[in-house]
Amino acid sequence: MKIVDGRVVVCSPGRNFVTLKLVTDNGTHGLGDATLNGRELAVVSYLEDHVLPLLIGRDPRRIEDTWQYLYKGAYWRRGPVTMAAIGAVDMALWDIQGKALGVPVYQLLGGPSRDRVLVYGHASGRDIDETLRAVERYRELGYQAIRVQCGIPGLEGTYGVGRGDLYYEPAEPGLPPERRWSTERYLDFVPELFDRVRAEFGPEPLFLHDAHHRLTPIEAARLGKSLEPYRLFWLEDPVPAELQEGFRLIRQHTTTPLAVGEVFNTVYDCQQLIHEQLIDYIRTTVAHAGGISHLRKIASLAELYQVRTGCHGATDLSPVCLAAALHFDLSVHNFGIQEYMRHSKETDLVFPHEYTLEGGTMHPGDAPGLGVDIDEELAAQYPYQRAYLPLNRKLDGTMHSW
Ligand code: CS2
Ligand code: MG
Repeated sequence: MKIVDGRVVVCSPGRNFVTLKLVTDNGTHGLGDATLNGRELAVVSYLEDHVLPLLIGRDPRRIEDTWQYLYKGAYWRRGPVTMAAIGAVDMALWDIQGKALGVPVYQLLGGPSRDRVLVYGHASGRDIDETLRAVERYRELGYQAIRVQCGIPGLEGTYGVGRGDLYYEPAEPGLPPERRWSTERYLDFVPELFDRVRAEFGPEPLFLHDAHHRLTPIEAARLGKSLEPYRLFWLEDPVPAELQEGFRLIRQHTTTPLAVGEVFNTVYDCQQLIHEQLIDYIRTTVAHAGGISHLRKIASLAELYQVRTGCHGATDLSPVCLAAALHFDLSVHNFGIQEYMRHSKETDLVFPHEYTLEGGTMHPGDAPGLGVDIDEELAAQYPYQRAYLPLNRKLDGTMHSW
């Protein structure tokens, strides 16, 4: 079996996606998600100009060797662009392998370890009342796990507050919108939010919250401590995670479970966090952490230290990445939870898929390979539109994490 063709499909059915398609000499094709929100075309060039020429003629069944060939062969290692490109190739090769053997990818990963995959939805609102109604909506849809984000009084627009029902897309065409941020207002407000949420919905639902890299370790420690009475499933990205040892300070002060990793690209970004048990969930996902092959290695290290997986699954991860993540989630032993931000209707039409959602759980389906495809004709009707994620500045204008 040989790879005879490869192309990168860029489309924008509601938001930008970059999809790698590899084709073999017997006509089998495999797909990989190479979307890097706000920097999409960098990965397109990395694939088209540097990777695709290396793949033509290679045996697609040599998945591990191709991963090592692209990782070590580049000389320059790690980073979001490189690892998104390698991740897309890896996803496509697992897709081809499953199709060639006539089995769903999860059967190649050791088979199912569970019946279905627990997912969490995203409830948000401009104020607490609106947020409570959004949580209610997800409870009616049967979700057991719900992320709760809310506007902060006195701040115009903040991370995680969607526009409209069920759908949240932070990237906007044109230049990056600038937001203003106040940690003090945020830290004073969030405990009140969860006090109301728990009072309204009781002890049973699993609630999550994303601090989105915006605190210092001691601020995160204060927030984690103040949220302990509300028993969060996890507090996500409390601090910018370049400084892995910074989590020691948070850990000293609070038992609120911590989740981090959606911006990580290799096991080296989280090795210390895992072996010092500074986190409870690792958020790396297939598209940005080197594909299924590397994500399995991260999960194996995490298993040794009782850290569970919690793959990132925002709208900027395409249905191809979600499908691949669900195959991984179904099989990996130390599974925690899967994020599922619903895609737009147009996106679901461009990417027909086998995965299903039922009562807050998902399943990748049993089609050979990943169980997802791309309608290239329909994709062509949604041309790329450069878009950026928002920026954050403190009230005094100092640049901050969004
Ligand atoms: C967020 C994302 O899903 C999450 O937990 O952190 O919405 C993130 O902001 C986007 O994926 C960035 O592209
Ligand atoms: Mg997040």
